[in-house]
Amino acid sequence: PLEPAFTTRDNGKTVLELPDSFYTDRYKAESDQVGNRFSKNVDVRIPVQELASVPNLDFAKPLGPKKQFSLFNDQHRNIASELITLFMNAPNLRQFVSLSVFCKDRLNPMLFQYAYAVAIAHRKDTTEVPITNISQVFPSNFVEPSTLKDGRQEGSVFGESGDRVPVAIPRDYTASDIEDEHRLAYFREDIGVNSHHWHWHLVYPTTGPYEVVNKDRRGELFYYMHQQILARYNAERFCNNLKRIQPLANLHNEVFEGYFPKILSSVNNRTYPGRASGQLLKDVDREDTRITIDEILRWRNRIMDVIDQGYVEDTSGQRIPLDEVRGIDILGNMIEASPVLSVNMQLYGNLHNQGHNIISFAHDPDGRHLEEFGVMGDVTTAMRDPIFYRWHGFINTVFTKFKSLLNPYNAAQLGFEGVSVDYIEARIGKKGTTPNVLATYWQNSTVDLTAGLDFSSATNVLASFSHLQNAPFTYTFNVTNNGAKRTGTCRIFLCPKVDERNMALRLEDQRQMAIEMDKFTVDLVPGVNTIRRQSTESSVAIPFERSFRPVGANYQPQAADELARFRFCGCGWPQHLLLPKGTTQGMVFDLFVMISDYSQDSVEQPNTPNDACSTAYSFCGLKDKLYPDRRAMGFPFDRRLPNTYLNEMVDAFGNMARTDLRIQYTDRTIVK
Ligand code: CUO
Repeated sequence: PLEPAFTTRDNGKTVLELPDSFYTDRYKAESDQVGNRFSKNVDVRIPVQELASVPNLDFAKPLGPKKQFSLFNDQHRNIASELITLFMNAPNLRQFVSLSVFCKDRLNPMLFQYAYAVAIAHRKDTTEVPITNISQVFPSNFVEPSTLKDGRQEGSVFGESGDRVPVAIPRDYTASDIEDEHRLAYFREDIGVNSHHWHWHLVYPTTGPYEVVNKDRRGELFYYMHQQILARYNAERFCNNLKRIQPLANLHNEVFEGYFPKILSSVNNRTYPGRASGQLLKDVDREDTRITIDEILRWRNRIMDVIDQGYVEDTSGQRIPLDEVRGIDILGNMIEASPVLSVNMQLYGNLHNQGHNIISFAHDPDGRHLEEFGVMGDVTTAMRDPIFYRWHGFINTVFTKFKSLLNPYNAAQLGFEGVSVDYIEARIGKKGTTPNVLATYWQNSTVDLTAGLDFSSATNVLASFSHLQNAPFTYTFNVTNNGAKRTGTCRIFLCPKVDERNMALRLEDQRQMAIEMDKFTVDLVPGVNTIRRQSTESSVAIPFERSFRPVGANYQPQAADELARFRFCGCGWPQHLLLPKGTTQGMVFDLFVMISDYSQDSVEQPNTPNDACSTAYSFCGLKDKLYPDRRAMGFPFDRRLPNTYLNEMVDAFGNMARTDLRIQYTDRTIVK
């Protein structure tokens, strides 16, 4: 088996022993020296095999080692696709190791890390190999740069002595309070949020071998996962007294929101460029990116037209209907767009990705200043920028148009005859607390940055940062089953009740802002059933420890199952942001619970145990399995509903219930 440290830098415990042929020309003469430097105090030596055939890496040349790598860039995606194919085709594990080691110093580091992680996630023989969290491999993409300087200093001066302390990552460094959008910086710049986004795109690449790209309902999940990010961001905006997201519908208007990220690129140590407030978007005409605003608008119009028509045309002119089962999936793959899965890239274009590009180059559209793209050009950083939510808000309006043309859900789809949800509550702790009052606060946590700091000392470099946190809570539902034993799916959502003007939201608006909190299967015996569920079990989130698991120095998995727990775990909304922040006075939401009829939900799955890390299945699916819910993602809120207000719908259907739920925010920090 591979040591986890293999995926990171040498940590003083494990070392790879390279054949001389692996050293690049620059280091060949010094191979003894280099080998010695990393071979002190080593416990485990892993000999690396010679390569059966040395790959020709010329295809990657256009993406030099110091260029920024973007998954939205066609040229970069083609290069990544070729590299993923190379990694996937390595004949066995030892050769895959050799190939990875050989490629690592010869390729752009971000490109390497992406393709390597995609291969680890998809090869059959690497299921036991953990993927290092991206925030630990490339910390400079995630944390304020002075932290890294302090961290190196702390690591080299204090070594293993007890005087070494975690360096503090400042919480508030990208803007002042003059900028209203800065109120949401804690959400946009959260390490867990950004690493989730990277890992999602890693699990669902747009290019590469067909069997890697083609996953069950992939296009629909692209729509749904990003739609849920927007719903969460909207709720967070209301908590911070900001208006809902304004979709970026007009690309000729000034972009009001500026953003100056102040983080460093991991490949060239320059800061990511900023964007001044009021920037106009321009046609991009650069060596490796050419895109005009007109082209984007043309694709948008074509896509809007086919939604009205009800079918798309593939490259041979065949009509494929956009029906209620497959339509959203076809549109997702076509709009994102995946060259492997889009029905017709020539006709429907590359709408979402090219939007990222046009926004990310607004500061230097023709490259005259030799500036690279801004944070919107990179999936590790895009969610930091307020414009991300406006661009995805626009993309979401296209999907929403499609959904709005489907019939509203009817009673047969929504109801569950004989099942009634009589009581629901969410409560912190077990007893003695007030039901339906939940709490948020700040927490100070530590993350290990060692893996990302090349040539630093062999000791851990820890950084502490504060992030929003919620007190864990328990749901309790009383459900009466007036029939025989049967199964249902419990669906829990949180919905804002009022809009930015404090006006009650109608169901049609509310459903589009509904946040999925959890979804799980329940067995109902005849009579009264009490269902209990912990907030930490949520099907959308992964715990803090998984976002920031220790894989740096001194990480030794205790047992195979512990290793398995950490595997493939980067995808999932961070548990610490499961709840919106709320307000100091307490912000009231609708807690909505529905038990749907499992006979309409169930999916025939391969009869194998779920991957140990497939816990955030609502957002990330199940590894090597079908999406575990036959209903449309977001059901029942993805389509129009028969009632005007949520209360009316809940009254009409016994298998639904709602209650007011108050989220109380306290401005205090707990140190973990
Ligand atoms: Cu995830 Cu636009 O798709 O960033």
